Amino acid sequence: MKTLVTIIGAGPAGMLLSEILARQKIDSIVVERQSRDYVKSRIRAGVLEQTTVDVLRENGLADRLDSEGHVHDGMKIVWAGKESFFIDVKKHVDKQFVAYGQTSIQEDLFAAANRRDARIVFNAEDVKLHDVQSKKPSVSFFSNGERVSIETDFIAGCDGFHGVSRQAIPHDVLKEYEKVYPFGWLGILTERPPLPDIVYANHPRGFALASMRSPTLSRYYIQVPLDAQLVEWTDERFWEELRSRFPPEMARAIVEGPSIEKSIAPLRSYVAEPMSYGSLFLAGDSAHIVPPTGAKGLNLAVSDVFYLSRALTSFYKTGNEALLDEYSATALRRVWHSVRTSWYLTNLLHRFPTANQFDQKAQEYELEFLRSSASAQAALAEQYAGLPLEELK
Ligand code: RFL
Ligand code: PHB
Repeated sequence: MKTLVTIIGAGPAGMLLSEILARQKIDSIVVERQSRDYVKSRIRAGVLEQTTVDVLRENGLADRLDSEGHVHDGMKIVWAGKESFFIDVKKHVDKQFVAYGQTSIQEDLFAAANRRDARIVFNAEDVKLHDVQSKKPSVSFFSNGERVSIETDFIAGCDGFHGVSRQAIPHDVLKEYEKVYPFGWLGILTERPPLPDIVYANHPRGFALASMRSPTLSRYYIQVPLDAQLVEWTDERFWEELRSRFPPEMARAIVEGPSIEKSIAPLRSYVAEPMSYGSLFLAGDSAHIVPPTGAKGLNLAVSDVFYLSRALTSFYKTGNEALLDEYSATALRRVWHSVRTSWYLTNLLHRFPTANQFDQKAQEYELEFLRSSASAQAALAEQYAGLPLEELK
């Protein structure tokens, strides 16, 4: 097989890249380890920055999002025994964000790919990258018992945190930055109306979050210890724990229902630098992971893809490699801002098993400052909304 850009991974990063390239008449093939149904069924992100919505809209991918997505002006923060407060993103930075599930984005991306007869190989086994340092790289994989090879100009590593692409960068070139948090999130999806706002709660029993996917689908999370097991968490236990972490009036407003999905995710901050090597370019979770507290992971995948597609388009239209050379540095500037915001919110809102009384007091006063200071709220609003994409000079 032969193509200009071989994209590894059919998650949001890989499928969005293939869509934008197709609109620029740049041929690509997507190689995915899992089946289409498996990729479609993953329940993950739910909060989209305006920048993300704009990128999707500019590429004809926002019809359903515009009709079904729920627009929000900000989010609430509550902490034990104190008044809740609203971080008004709209007021402070004139931006909104949209609650729309990653599952729906993935469906929209596959539907768009179907319409243009995109080449996507599902169930590709043992995907390997070859000669990435050269101008003639290739990708090979097993499909139906045969090893298939794709000759290509570029490889886009969009294969998530556990993918193979990042490993093709030599150890002495790749610098990794990592922080693993001493807890995870237990998430539940239920077919019941959500609370009207996205609410983040800091409570002595641990963090909790109320979010949504649609007017009839709610998403809730609670902080759990690293060794928590799903089997220990019946729906009844989850609801009781969740309610205990919200103030009484909010706890009463939560509408319980049977879980249609329940999963535990560990929390980690991770950045790999550089995000490119030779003909290989990483985008999305393959290069960086943020704890979900800032709702940034999918948004970063979209901004990486925006910069990468712009660089590839410029190369194929003009032969100029400058934007490809700058891709890693450009993408990383936005990545590190969101990594820092996500780390900050994680520290602010969770109960750390290692925290001493001093740490606890400092956290309470940080929350108190945020509650009472308009400028602190404006600063958080700017970070939560996401920084603008860098325009070309
Ligand atoms: P993905 O989605 O992991 O897709 C990677 C794809 O690559 C495939 N793959 C391979 N293919 C071929 N060969 C291999 N060797 C391969 N190895 C893997 C995989 O099967 C998969 O299909 O990465 P991508 O595209 O970079 O997208 C990133 C986002 O999925 C992720 O950042 C977000 O889900 C993070 N996230 C959130 N982000 C937000 O912006 N807002 C949120 O509200 C938000 N909430 C969340 C989240 C992530 C969560 N979890 C489960 C970690 C909430 C949670 C609970
Ligand atoms: C979600 O709706 O899944 C969600 C919302 C906000 C976050 C993380 C996840 O910070």
